[in-house]
Amino acid sequence: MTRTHRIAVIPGDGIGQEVMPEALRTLRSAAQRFGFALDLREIPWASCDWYQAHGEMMPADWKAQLQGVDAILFGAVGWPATVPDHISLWGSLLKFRREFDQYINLRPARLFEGVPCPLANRRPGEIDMLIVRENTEGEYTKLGGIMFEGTEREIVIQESVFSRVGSERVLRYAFEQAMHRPRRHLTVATKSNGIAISMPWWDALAERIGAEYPQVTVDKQHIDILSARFVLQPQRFDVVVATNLFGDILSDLGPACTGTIGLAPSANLNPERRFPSLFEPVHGSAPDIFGRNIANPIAMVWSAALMLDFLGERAAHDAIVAAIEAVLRNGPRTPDLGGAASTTALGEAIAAAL
Ligand code: GGG
Repeated sequence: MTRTHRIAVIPGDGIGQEVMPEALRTLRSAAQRFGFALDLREIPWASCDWYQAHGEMMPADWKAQLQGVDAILFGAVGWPATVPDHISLWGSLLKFRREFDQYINLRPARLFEGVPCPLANRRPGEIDMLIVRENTEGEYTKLGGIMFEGTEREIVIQESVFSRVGSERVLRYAFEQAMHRPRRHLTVATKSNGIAISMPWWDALAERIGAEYPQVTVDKQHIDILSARFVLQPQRFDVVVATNLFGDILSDLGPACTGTIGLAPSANLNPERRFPSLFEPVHGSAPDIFGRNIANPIAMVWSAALMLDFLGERAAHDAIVAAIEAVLRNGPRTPDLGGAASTTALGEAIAAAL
């Protein structure tokens, strides 16, 4: 019997709408070549256009509408000209992550052959890191408030939350990832000299869990020097585990060091599969280039490949990544890669290489 994967497709805002068709083009080619079927459910909400028409980012029955889907493929969210960013993000992407308990955010960054690297003297393959970002708590909260607003005594409090369950599970997941990579190295990103309660606590937790993984070498680094080393010595990183905010920042910096954020995919995982996982490019909606068909679709296509891997289609994942590699070596280039090709041309080249 043919395997069928039921996918909710959410292009969202801005260039999400331009890169999504290229991911679908590649997915359809992969389905044909590897003998599986796709049941694609196009979703018009989780966008700022929807917000403008309905006064909310998603309908009240959004969960019911996603009943039975195996995964969510997501483009981008945010259109600050019409909806404040914190409204659009909390009303869509963060809702998925938290209510579907997608507590792992995997964000790989690799230096590919053919991609101009902004760092001097770097060889393809030399930079190959996996950022494991905690995805449901940490610095991303709405806990706090404003007192004496608008007066000279104005006070703003914003809390961070680190649960033991939440921190242990992401640390353990990161150790498991490191175990399955050749270098078996894990870097723990914290700031335990300045953030004097939660960060030493994270470090101690990492040490305790690390004792269960004697094959993995571990180093703990403060986020400030770690950021400098991402730029100066990126080759030393293998798996990097970080809290929600630090992981978000590092996973823009990592791809920037390997050429362009237009290559960076991500997987928001509920590893137990109690809820659908969500796959999206790291980049946002990029209003500055929207409408010109010049966005790099690779981050979106690679995210779709990560989705197939999670759904058990490892061969299709590997073939898509190989097609991306082939096109980066010798294919059309969007402006962020130093070329003048369109989103469509690059997407077509990947599907053809498949
Ligand atoms: N494709 C991802 C996207 O639209 N991201 C917008 C954003 O600002 N995300 C913040 C985050 O991942 O925490």
